[in-house]
This record gives sequence, structure tokens and C-alpha cells, in this order.
Amino acid sequence: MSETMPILYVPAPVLRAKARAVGPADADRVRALAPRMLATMYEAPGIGLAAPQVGESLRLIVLDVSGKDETPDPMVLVNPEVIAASKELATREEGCLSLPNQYAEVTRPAVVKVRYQTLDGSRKDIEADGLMAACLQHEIDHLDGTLFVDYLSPLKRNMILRKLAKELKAR
Ligand code: K1U
Ligand code: ZN
Repeated sequence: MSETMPILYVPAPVLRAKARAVGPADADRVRALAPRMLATMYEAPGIGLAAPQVGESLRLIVLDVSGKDETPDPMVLVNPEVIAASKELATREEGCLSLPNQYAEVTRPAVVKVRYQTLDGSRKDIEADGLMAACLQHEIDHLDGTLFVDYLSPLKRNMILRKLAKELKAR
């Protein structure tokens, strides 16, 4: 298992920055980072992780939405982008490893098509619904500095952010 990395919490500025695209010159860095991000995600535990959450402002995400009784299905997506989204919406509870112990119902497109590159540089498209669709959108949002609380009313968002600040201060 690769070495894990510390996960950054709100209000770390890198979580609000737009991450830059991964280019050919980043190949070695991304190949080293991806297994460490997967190890960090599994240890947390979580079902996804974006590079800014470990302090790397790069367009790289990892995820595994397989259940605990299923075969693990780790995925690494380089430069992922949503290229199509359904009009139909779905609401589900989301959490975030950068806002530990905070949860809220978030409404997003129910089905999305995501284009990305693999670690080998090949281009792929994936169509997802259910938990995978929510997780892909949540992780791609991280690359643009967007957090799930941004979809909530100002009242709910501020309640969560104040509760988080209090809990982190008490640690
Ligand atoms: O990006 C992150 O902060 C990871 C986040 C992803 C996510 C969760 C829920 C909906 C959309 C995206 C998490 O993994 S929070 C932890 C979590 O959901 C979980 C943890 C253990 C078992 C199952 C789920
Ligand atoms: Zn998150």
C-alpha cells in the first residue's frame, strides 16, 4: 500500500482554487500521486478524493464506489470533465473528507457523461448514474473550488461551516 497523505480541511485556500490541467510534463508526478491518493481515500474512508484535498492543485481525481462486500474498483481520472448532464435531477446525502462529519442533501443531475484521460494518456468517456454520478460531480467540483455546501441555502451552509469550525477547534 502506498503512503497516505494528510487531507486538508476547510478553510484551506487550495480547496477554493481552480486546479490546473494535467499536462505531459506532469506524468511522473501524477503516476506517483494517484496511488497515494487512493491509499488516502481508502484509509479515510471515502468513496472519492480530488487532488486539491491533499494540497495538489491539479485536475486529478480518484474514486471507488464499490460496496464493502464487492470487489474493489479503484478509478483514476485525469483532467475529467462533465460533457453531458441529464435534465432529471437526483437528491442524495453527501459528505466530504474536507468537511469531516458534516452531511447534507444535495441535488444534482441524475446522469452524467464524463470525459477523462487515464494514467496512460488514453481518452475515455464514462456514463454514470446513482452514487457514481454524484461522486464524479462532487470530485470534479473540487477541481473548480466548489464544495457541496455551495449547493445549500446560505443558512444551511453557514450552519455547517460554523459547526465544522467549532469541531475542528476542539480537536
Ligand atoms: O471528495 C470527498 O470529500 C469524498 C466524499 C465523496 C462523496 C461522498 C458522498 C457523495 C458524493 C461524494 C466521501 O467519500 S465522504 C465519505 C463517504 O461518503 C463514505 C465513507 C465510507 C463509506 C461510504 C461512504
Ligand atoms: Zn469532497
